[in-house]
Amino acid sequence: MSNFVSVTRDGGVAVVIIDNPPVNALSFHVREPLMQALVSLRDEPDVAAIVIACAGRTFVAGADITEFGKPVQQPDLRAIIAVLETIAKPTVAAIHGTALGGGLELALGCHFRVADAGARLGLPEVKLGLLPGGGGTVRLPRLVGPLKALRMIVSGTPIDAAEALAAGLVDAVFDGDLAARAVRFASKMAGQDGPLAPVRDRNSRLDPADLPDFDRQAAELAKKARGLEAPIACAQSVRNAITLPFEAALAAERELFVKLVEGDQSRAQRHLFFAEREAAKVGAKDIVRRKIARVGVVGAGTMGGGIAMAFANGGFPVTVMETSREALERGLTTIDKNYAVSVSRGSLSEDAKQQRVGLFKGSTNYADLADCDLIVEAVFEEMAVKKEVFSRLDAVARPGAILATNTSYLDVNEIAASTSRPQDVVGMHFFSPANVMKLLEIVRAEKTAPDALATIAELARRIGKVPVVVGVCHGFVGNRMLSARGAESETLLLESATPQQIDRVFTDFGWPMGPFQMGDLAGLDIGWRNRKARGQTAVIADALCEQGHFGQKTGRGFYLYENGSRSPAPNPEVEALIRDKAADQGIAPRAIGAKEIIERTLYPMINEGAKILEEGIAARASDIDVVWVNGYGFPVGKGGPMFWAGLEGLDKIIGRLGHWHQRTGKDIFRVAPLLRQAAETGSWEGKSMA
Ligand code: 3H9
Repeated sequence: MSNFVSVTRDGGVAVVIIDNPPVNALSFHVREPLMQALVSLRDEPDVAAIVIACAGRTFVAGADITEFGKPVQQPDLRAIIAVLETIAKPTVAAIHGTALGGGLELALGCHFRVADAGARLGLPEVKLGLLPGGGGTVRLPRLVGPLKALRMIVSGTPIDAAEALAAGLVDAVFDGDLAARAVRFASKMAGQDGPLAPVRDRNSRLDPADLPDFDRQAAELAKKARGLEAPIACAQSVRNAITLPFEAALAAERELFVKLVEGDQSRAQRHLFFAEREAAKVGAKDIVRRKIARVGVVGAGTMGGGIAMAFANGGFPVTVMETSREALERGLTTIDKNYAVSVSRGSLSEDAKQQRVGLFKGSTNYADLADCDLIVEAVFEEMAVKKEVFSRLDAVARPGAILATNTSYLDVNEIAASTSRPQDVVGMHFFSPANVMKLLEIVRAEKTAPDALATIAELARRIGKVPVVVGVCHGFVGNRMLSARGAESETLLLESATPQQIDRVFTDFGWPMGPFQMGDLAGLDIGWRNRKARGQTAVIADALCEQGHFGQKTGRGFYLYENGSRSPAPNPEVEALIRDKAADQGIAPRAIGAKEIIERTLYPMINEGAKILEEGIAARASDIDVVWVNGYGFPVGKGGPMFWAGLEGLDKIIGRLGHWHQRTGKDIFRVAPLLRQAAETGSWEGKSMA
C-alpha cells in the first residue's frame, strides 16, 4: 500500500509493518499510510487483532527530528494514537531494537506491548530539549506509576525489556521469533472475553496520595536541570497526569511541547544531535577500515589508566606498558580500585568488573606491544619524551599498526616525523577522566593516512566516545579556545572581579563550574608548568603555585578546601593577593558586571573558533560545538559556542570585540575575518578542511 507501511495477514491477525530506514522514524510519509491502514483495519470485520511491527534494525525510534521547527503535516502522531484508541479489537506493538520517543508513544496507544529480549524502551525527548509530545507523559505513568515515569522521562534513559516487563510497560518478552510470537499473542488476546481497556483509561496507579513523594523527587531532579527548561516541563507534565483528567493533561502536555519545540534550547539540542552524527562521519564509506583487535597503552598514569579503561569498557584486550614494575603495579591497582568504586556504587556488576579486569595485560617491555593493532601513548607532555617513545614504538609495532599520541597541545606532525611511518600516526586526545568523558579529538597530522583516520573515528564510537577530527595547532580546537577564554580571567581579577563572581557568571550561564573552580579541580600546577614551558606568566595563579597552592589536591588554590572538602569556600588570602598585585600594577578597583565578564571571556573564544575554522583546524562550526559540549561542559541548552554565538548575535559580538580591542590592543579581541563574513552571510560554513 505504500513503500513505508505495508499490511500482511496471518489468519485473523493483521500485521502493519513500518519500513522507514534507518530507524523507522515517524516521518510524514509514514504517518499518512499508517493512519490509513489503521482506519481501514479498524473497520474490517475479518480482522480480529492488529500487530504493529517494524522492518529493519529497530522499532520506531521516534518522531522525525528533521521535521521539528517546520509546520506540522497532518495526521500527526497524536491523531494516529487517537485512532488506535478507538479500535475495539486487540492492538499489539511488537518491539525490537529500540522503541524511543514517539515510537514508544505509538506503542502506548496499543492495548498491549510485547518485546524482543534485546529491546530497549524509553522517552529520550528531554535530550532534545523536549518533553514527549505524543501523550507519553500521561500514558506512561498509567502503566509504570508516576515515580518511575518521572525518572524515565526526566533522565531520558531507556530501560531494557526485562525491566519494562517488571515495571508493567510490556506484557510479554520473547527471546527470538518476535514476529510470529506477537501474532500468536494477538490472536490469543482476540480470543479472550471482556472489554479491552486502552492505556488512557487505566487509572489505578495514579494516586494523589503519592504527590508529596513525587514533588520531593521532582524537586531533586529540578536541581540538576541547570537552567534547562525541558526536565522541568517533563516533571510538570507527569504531575499533570496525576492531578488532571486525561484529556486536560494531554492538552497541557501539547502546550508545553509546542513551547519547547519552538524555543532556543531545543533548537540547540537538536543541532547537537545532528552535529555529533555529522562529526562522526569520517572518510568515505568504501574506505577499508583497519582491524583493531588488541590495543596497547604506553603509560599507566591518570590519563593512560583512564584510556586503557575506556578500551576495556568497550571490550578490547589492552596491554598496558610502563617503564618500571612499581609504576605498572600502581597504575593497575588504580584501575582495579576505580572499577571497585563503580561496583560499590552499583553502576557495574562484580562479574562485569572481573570481565574487564581480565582484559588487562601489564608489561614493562616495549616488545610486548608487537601484537597490538593500535598503540596509544600517554606519557609525560614533553616533545623529547614523546619522540623517544615513538621511535621505540616504531621499532616494535607491527606494520600497519596505528600509533596514537594523547598529547593535548604538542605538534603531532613533529611526533609523526620521529617514526618511519608517519602515515600511521594520529593524535587521540582524550579528556580526563578518559574512561568517563565522551569527547575524543582525533588529530589529523599532515601525513596521516585516510584509512587510519577513519578507523579511529569508527573505533571511537565503538568505545562510546564522540569523535571530532581536528587539525594540528597548539592545543587543537578545545584547549586552544580554552586559552582564549582564560586569557582575560587574571586581568578581570586584577581589575577587581573576584574568582567567585566570575565563576558565578559561568554557572549562571549554565556551565557546571567556572574557570577558577575548574583550575582548582584540575590542579593549578598543570597550567603553571605549561606557562613556564612557553615563557608565559599569570600573575595570580603563578603566585599561588609558588606557594605550593595547587587547588583541591593541596586544600588551597583560588578557593579553600578545608578538611578534605571538595566544595570551594572563598579564600581571603587570594583576595588580599589580588589587591596587592593590582596595587603593584597601579590598577584602580572598579565595579565589573556579568555582561563584561561574558564579553571578555566568551567572545574571544568565539573569535578563536572563527580563526580555527579559517585555518581549517576544524571542518565545521558544528564540530567545534561538539568539542565544547562533550569535552568542556559548555551548556547543551546553548548548543555549543558557535551555535550560541548565532543566538547572541554576531554583529553584537563583533562590536564588543572591537570595543575591547580598542581599549586593550590585545590580539584575542582582533576580529577574525571569518567572523565578519559569517555575520554578513548568516552562516559559518563554506570552509573546508585544509
Ligand atoms: C520525539 O519522538 C517527539 C515525540 O515525543 C513527539 C512527537 C509529536 N529522526 O544515531 P544513529 C538518523 S523526539 C530523524 O547514527 P545508531 C540519524 O541522524 C525523538 N533522524 O544510529 C542518522 O542519520 P545519518 C525521540 C533520525 O544506530 C541515522 O538516523 N527519539 C532519528 O547509533 C542513524 O542514527 C530519539 O531521540 C530521528 N528520530 O542509534 C531517538 N533518529 O545516518 C534518536 C536517528 O544521516 N535516535 N536518526 O547521520 C537515537 O537515539 C539513535 O539514532 C538510535 C540509533 C538509538 C535510534
